[in-house]
Amino acid sequence: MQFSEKDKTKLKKLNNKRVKELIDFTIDLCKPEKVTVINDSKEDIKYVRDLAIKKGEEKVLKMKGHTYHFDGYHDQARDKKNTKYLVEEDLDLGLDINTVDRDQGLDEIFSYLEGSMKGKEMLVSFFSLGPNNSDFSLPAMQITDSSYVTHSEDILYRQGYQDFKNLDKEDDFFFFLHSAGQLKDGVSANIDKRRIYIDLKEDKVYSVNNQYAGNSLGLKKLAFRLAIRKAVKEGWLAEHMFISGVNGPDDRKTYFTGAFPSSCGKTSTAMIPGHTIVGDDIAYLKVKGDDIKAVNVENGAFGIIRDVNPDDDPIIYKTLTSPRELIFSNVLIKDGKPYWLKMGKELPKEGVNFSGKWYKGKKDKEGNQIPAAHKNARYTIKISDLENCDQNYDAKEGVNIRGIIFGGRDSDTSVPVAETLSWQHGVFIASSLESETTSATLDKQGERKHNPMANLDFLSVPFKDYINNYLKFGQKALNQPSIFTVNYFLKDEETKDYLNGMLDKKIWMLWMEKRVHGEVEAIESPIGYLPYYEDLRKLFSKYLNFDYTKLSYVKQFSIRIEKYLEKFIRMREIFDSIPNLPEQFELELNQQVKRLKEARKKYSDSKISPFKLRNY
Ligand code: SPV
Ligand code: MN
Repeated sequence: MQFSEKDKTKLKKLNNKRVKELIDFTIDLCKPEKVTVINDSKEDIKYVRDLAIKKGEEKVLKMKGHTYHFDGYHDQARDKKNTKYLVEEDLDLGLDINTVDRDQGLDEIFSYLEGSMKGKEMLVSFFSLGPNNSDFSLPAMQITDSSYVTHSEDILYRQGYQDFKNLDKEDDFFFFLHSAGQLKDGVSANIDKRRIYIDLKEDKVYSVNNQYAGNSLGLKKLAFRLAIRKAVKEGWLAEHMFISGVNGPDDRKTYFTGAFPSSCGKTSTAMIPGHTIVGDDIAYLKVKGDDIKAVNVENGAFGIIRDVNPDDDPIIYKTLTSPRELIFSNVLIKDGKPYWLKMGKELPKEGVNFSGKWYKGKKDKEGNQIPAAHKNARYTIKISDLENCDQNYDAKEGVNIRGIIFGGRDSDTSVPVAETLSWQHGVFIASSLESETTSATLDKQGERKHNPMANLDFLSVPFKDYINNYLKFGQKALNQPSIFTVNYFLKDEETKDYLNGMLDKKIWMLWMEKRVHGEVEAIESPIGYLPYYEDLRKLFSKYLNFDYTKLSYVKQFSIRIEKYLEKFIRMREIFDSIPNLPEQFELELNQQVKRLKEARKKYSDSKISPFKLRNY
């Protein structure tokens, strides 16, 4: 095995017993041909990128700095089924979260990792989840045999070799071990043996026989799961949230975080024209003094490329079509150029994609048409490559959060925007988040999926503990942020047309911004505070030059009592199955239903116009 003196010296300088033990353990288990240690130097980072190209994990495109990578045909998304928590007898996570007995799980995954790096180069690297030298941040170590994985992490996270030299506690860091396993035509061959096992006891994650970033990059969703548990233990929040700066009147900047299940408008909310972006996927929130502050855990974006076109996403489109370091994954390649679905121009009729050589009409073994590019094809860029990157995106002290937004997708119940009545009510409403499945997913259309805080896939503690922590967290800050809910997908009951335009979300954001500064009053309703018509009309006129009518307002903001009651019956059923939920939470559910029923009685109607509610 090759392990150069130079690389050994890099390790020695860290003088960390746990780091050394983990490397020895991995060498022993995975049996790599060569070990390379990556530090924060430009030279080492370039080495990784060059290696990805040399090994063929990435190929170069015509545009300077651009490369592309393919994951296996059946390795195009997070593998929920084979992602499991290793648990000892006494831990029941509930909510159908996958677990496996710790000893049994370790045996299984070690058997797949055994010899998995034979003939391959093992890369060891160090990162900081969150800004370097920040109170928020967590150190993390990654070992992988995939240079694409390390290259992606070099773009998406802050380098942390220096931070590892000064750890507070030398063994307190997350560890990720990944092997793509045996490769065939450059992709993981044994997809049936793909496993992602999370060891909560030792803050480690093992991942094998896969390449898709959501499965393979330890720093992304695997670290996020460990972080949620740590946050609950220590009294802060690790959330599936973007962070965005809203530009209000007189150059006032107000920061919001937002959590949305996929396909509910998260990226478009984070990228509203005229506002700035701190982060697009994961945030850590802590109470600092009287305030709640947040940092972007990441330093880049692993974004869905489908639908990115010059009209809808001008900033991202420009970034993706100009020279810079950038990895495309699972797009269509033709003559050294990348193509993706709905990019605003005609796609070639043939090329190379995640299925190999591709031509229009090509079918897979099951007889399904293979699209030109995968609908979950992605781009990997640095957040600072975006024109709207916020100037405080890397601030060690984080940014001051004044509002937290939760957005679901439902066609028939929730109003477009509302402020919840209190922190506790907000936590309850966020726990009741649902998204309707669309034709773009494999699930039955129109089915509602419960996804508390858009975090269901990542919960690593029993739900009751997660909620308890949330409830307490808000009480600790004097300047408590307001919790808002949004729904961009409400439809007219008769015509079934969407009741809102794509740009309306900008108005909701600006209303929320004014609201947290106490500049607009609101109507108290059974489900939260609603905007006044006059305030929205002014905002629509000023920012979108649009004449917002009373009729639109009434259709959008009438409370559909029966639908809301149905929603909370669904929630009652779910929450009843979870033992020991906090009393406060139960109370919110009961009061929510009571308020709706009282309003129905008071107005003798199942749908109540906001104009009537003004006197509620
Ligand atoms: C998500 O699915 O929420 C993502 C991409 O951000 S993944 O890396 O797959 O988690
Ligand atoms: Mn995400």
